[in-house]
Amino acid sequence: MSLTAALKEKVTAVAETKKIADLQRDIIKQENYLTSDLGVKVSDTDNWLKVSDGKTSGPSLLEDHIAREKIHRFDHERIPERVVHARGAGAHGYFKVHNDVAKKYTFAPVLTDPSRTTPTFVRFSTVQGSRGSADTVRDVRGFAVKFYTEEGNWDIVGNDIPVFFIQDAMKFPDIVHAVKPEPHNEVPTGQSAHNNFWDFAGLQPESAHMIMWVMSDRGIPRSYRMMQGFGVNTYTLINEKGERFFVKFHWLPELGVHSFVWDEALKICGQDPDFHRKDLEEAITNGAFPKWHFGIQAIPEAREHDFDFDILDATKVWPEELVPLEIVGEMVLNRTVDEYFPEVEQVAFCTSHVVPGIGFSDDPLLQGRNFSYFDTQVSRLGINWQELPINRPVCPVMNYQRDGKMRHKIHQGTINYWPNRAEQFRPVSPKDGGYAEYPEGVAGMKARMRGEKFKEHFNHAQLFYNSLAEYERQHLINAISFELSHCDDPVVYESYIKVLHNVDLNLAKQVKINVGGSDVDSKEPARDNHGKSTPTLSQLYYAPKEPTIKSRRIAILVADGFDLAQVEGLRAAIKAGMATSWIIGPRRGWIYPEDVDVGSKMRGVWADHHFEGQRSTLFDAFIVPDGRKSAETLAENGRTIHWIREAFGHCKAIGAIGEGVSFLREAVMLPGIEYNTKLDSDEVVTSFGVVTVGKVSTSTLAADTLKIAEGE
Ligand code: HDE
Repeated sequence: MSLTAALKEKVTAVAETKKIADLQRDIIKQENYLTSDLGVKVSDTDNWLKVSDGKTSGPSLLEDHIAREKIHRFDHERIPERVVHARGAGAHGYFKVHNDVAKKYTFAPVLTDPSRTTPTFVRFSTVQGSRGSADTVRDVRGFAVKFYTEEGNWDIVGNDIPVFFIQDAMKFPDIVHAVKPEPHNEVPTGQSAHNNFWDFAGLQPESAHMIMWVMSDRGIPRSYRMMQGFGVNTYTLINEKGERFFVKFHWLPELGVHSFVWDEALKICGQDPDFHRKDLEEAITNGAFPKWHFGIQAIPEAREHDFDFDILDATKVWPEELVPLEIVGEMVLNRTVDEYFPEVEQVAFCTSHVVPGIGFSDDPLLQGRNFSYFDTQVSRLGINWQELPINRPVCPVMNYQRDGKMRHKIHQGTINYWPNRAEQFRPVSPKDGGYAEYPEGVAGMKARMRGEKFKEHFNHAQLFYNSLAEYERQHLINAISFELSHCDDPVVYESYIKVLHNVDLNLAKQVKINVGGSDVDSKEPARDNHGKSTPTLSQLYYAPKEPTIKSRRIAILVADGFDLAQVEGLRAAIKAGMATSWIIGPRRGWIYPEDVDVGSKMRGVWADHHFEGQRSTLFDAFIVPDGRKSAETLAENGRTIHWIREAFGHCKAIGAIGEGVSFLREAVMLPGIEYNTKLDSDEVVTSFGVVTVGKVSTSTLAADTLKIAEGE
C-alpha cells in the first residue's frame, strides 16, 4: 500500500483532536478540474498564449493573465528560512496528564486535569544546516511542542540536550554566526567541524558542558522518536495558593534513547539525507505512534540559592539526586501532516507563549528568547502569523490588535480600543482566568553583569563526562578529534585542547594524540576532576524496561532458493512486534523459494529492493534465512557480503539460519564469532550480536534476533 493510501486509512482510525478538527476548515476540497487563483476554470495550463502561424512558435503574449499568474505565484513561493533550526519535520498528536501530581506546583489545567486531551504539534529540527541539509549530521536537535490548550497556546521550545552553549541571550548571534557556514565561502553545511565554531568555543568556555553533550552520541540520534526532550530554560509554575516554583521540563521517549555510530550517521547523510523525516512518517503511518513521558523538576522559590550552581544558568543541569523528576503525563504523535509548508514551515513557536499557571524566571537566556521568537516570526511570516491555521489557538481570540499585512479575521462593530462604552472585550481578572504575572520582588543596580555562580563552567562538563559509559566516552573523544581535525588553524585546535584540560586530563591527552597540538603537552589537568557522576546523564539509563522492536527496520536478505515458510514466520513475528520487515533480493520483484524454478507461478516473496537499491545503514537488524541456493547466490555477491560486514561494524543484530549461517561463516567471515553450523541443531548461539541456529523453530530465532535488535 502506498504511504498516502495507508495514511488515509490511518487517519480515519485515529480520534481527531480539537486542533485537527479546526484545521479541516482550511483543507481544500479536491475537485477534478483546474481553476485560476480566483476560481475561473482554466482550459490550458501547458502552453503560453502565442502568436503563431501554426508551424513555428511565435512571440509569447504578456496579455496571458493565466500564464502570468502561474509564474508570479511561483516566483514568490519561498519565504526566509529559519535563521537557525531551518531543517525540520513535524507531526500532530496529543498530550494527557496521568494524575494531579503537578497540582502542588500549578493551577494550569493542561498540567493537572487528567480528563483533558490537549492537542499538540511538534517540530523536530537540526540547528546548523539550511532547509535542504541532511538529517543525520552531528548537531543539537530542536524539540518544539505547541500545546493548543483551552486557555490559549503554550509552547515549550526545547532541544534534545538539557543545556545550552551560552548563558546570556546577547551572545546568541555570535554563537550562531560562529557555527553556521563561514562567511567567505559558505562552508561547511550541517557541520560544526570548522575553525570558526571551535575558535568561538575555545574562547567562550561556558560552552564546555554543552560541547560535551553534542560531541557525545546525543549529537547523532537514531531517530527523533528516540531522543529525550528538554525545555532547557528555567520556567516557573504557580499553584492555587500563589506559591511559585522554579521548574525544568523533560520529555522521555518510550522507546529509549538510541544513537547512530558516527560512521553510520556520516554515510546516511549521503545515502538518505531525509532519513529522520521519513522515519517519523513511517512510524506514524505504520501505527507505531511515537510516545514520550512528560516530567517536571521543581524547586520551591525559597530554595533558589541552595545549590552550588545557579538554577537560572542554562549551561547547568539540575542533577536528579538533588531535584527529582516527577512524571506527570505523556504525549503521543499519531498523525502526519497533510502538507509540509503550511504546517511544518509555517508553524511559529515562541517561548513567550504561556498560559495562566505557567511563567518565566530571570534566566537571562530565556528573557532574551522571549523577545527573539516573536520578532523572527514577523520576519518569516508577517505580523499576522498567529492567524495562520497551524498557529491559531483552539479557543476564542478577542482583542483590539488590528490590521497589518495579510489580516484574515473580520471584526464586526465600531469599536477597536479599550476602554469603550460597550465594554466589549473586557480584561479578565486573574480569579476568572486572566493571566497575571507573579509579583516578584526585584532590587539591584542596573548593570551589564552575570551572577557570581555563572562564572564556574566546568563542574557540570566533568559531571557529564564522568557519567558516561566507557564506550560513550570513547565516542566523545573520537567526535571531538574528528571535529578538531577539520580545523586547520593550529591556534584553534591548540586552544580547544587547553579547554579540555579543565574537563579531564585523559580526554585532553587522547584528543591531542589524535589531532596534534604543540604547546599543550601539559602533564597536569588545569583543574582536578571532581570524580562525581550521576546515572541519568548517560543515555543507557533510558533503555526501555521491556525490550521492544517497535518501529525497527529489519532486512531479510534472500535470493532464489530461500526457505519460504521460514521467511513468512519471521515476517509475522516482526509484524507482531510492530516493526517492519524489508526483503532485499537480487532484483526488485518476486524471489522464489527452494526447489522452484525462477519465473514459476509458485508463490515467493516480493523483494522491496535489490542489493544495490539500499544500504545496510538504513536498517536496524538483518536476517539471512535458510536455503542452499539462496546462500550461494548471496556469497557470490560482493555487496551482500559488504552489507553484513558493515552492519556488524555498526554493532547491529545479525541473525542466520541453516545455510544462511554458512554464508556468514564462509563468505562474510566476521572476526572472532562463534556460529551454530550444525544444520540439524536447534541450539541458538549468540556471539557479539550475531545469532545463529541450524534448524529453527522459527519463533525461537525470531524472538532471539529481535531482542538483540533492540540492543539487549
Ligand atoms: Fe532558539 N531560536 N534561540 N533556542 N530555537 C529559534 O526562532 C533564540 C535556544 C529552538 O521548530 C528562532 O522560529 C535565541 C535554546 C528551537 O520552529 C530564533 C536564543 C533552545 C527552535 C531563535 C535561542 C532553542 C529555535 C529561529 C538564545 C533550546 C526551532 C526560527 C537566547 C531550549 C523552533 C524561530 C521551530 C528557533 C532564537 C536559544 C530551541 C531566531 C535568541 C536555549 C527548537 O527566534
